Amino acid sequence: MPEPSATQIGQQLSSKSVDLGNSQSGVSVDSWKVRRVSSFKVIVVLPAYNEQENLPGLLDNLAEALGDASLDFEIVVVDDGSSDSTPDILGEQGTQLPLRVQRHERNQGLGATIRDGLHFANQIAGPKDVVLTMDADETHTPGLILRMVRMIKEGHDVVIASRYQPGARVIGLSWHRRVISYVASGLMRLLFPTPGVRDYTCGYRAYRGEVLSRAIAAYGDRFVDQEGFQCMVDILLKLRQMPNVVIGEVPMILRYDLKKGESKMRILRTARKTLQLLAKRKLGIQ
Ligand SMILES: Nc1nc2c(ncn2[C@@H]2O[C@H](COP(=O)(O)OP(=O)(O)O)[C@@H](O)[C@H]2O)c(=O)[nH]1
Ligand SMILES: [Mg+2]
Repeated sequence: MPEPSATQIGQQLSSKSVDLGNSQSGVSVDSWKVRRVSSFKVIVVLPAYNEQENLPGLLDNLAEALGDASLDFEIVVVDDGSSDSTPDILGEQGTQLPLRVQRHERNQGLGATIRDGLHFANQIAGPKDVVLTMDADETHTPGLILRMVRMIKEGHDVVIASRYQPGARVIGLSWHRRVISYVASGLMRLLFPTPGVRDYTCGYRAYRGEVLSRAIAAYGDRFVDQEGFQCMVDILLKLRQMPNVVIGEVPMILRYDLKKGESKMRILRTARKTLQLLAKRKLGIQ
């Protein structure tokens, strides 16, 4: 007989009625307002452009991490006009996972992809749900989601997986990319100091459903209006202007050594666009 999965075990355990010593009163926990599954859903948004090598492993690891924790989840993949077998992989996996796929007919860049992913997630998310974004390249480990969700439930509205908190590690990233990221972090902390934030650019983040919805209502289509990789810092600059948005970070182990294929970030272009954006925002230009 095949062994039950961790999810099945979790469901069996949580469906048992627990006797809390009230049997004399004839009240079983079953008749109380006890939830057997989580009271919220985790919606994971994955921007994907030609990620045929990384997607199968990432989707397996995501399902394992979220299933082990008995979390209710959905995965939203925005396929940004991939020309490899990303669409086929998503078609196959869609029969086995709670997966929703949005497809751009042609490649539009990370900004448009994150925008469409977040807007779609916002449509299906309730206020208590947690919406996450992460790279589809296996460098962001799904195990960290549990801690990020925990932090949202502890009172944060946005949680960033950070390379700059004690305990963080960066494995396999070239030294020049590390230097650029480090300088970028220092510059942003100087120009836009934000309590709790050191990593402004990382794509691995969690948002409270209620706050995402509030941000989209406040900014509309402008919430994500940067085309390229600079969209991540821009989203944060917008969130930090909203009242009562608590942002926190959790240390991340960035496993760049697990990435298959080349980075799709064009470093010089991203650096130039990011500097232009920071200058504009500092001058108060929207
Ligand atoms: N939609 C879209 N996503 C992209 C594009 N380029 C990269 N991505 C995705 O954005 C994420 C970050 O890209 P990645 O190559 O991992 O950049 P790096 O981690 O900074 O080296 C990955 O999930 C990519 O699939 C693009 O042109 N369009
Ligand atoms: Mg990446």
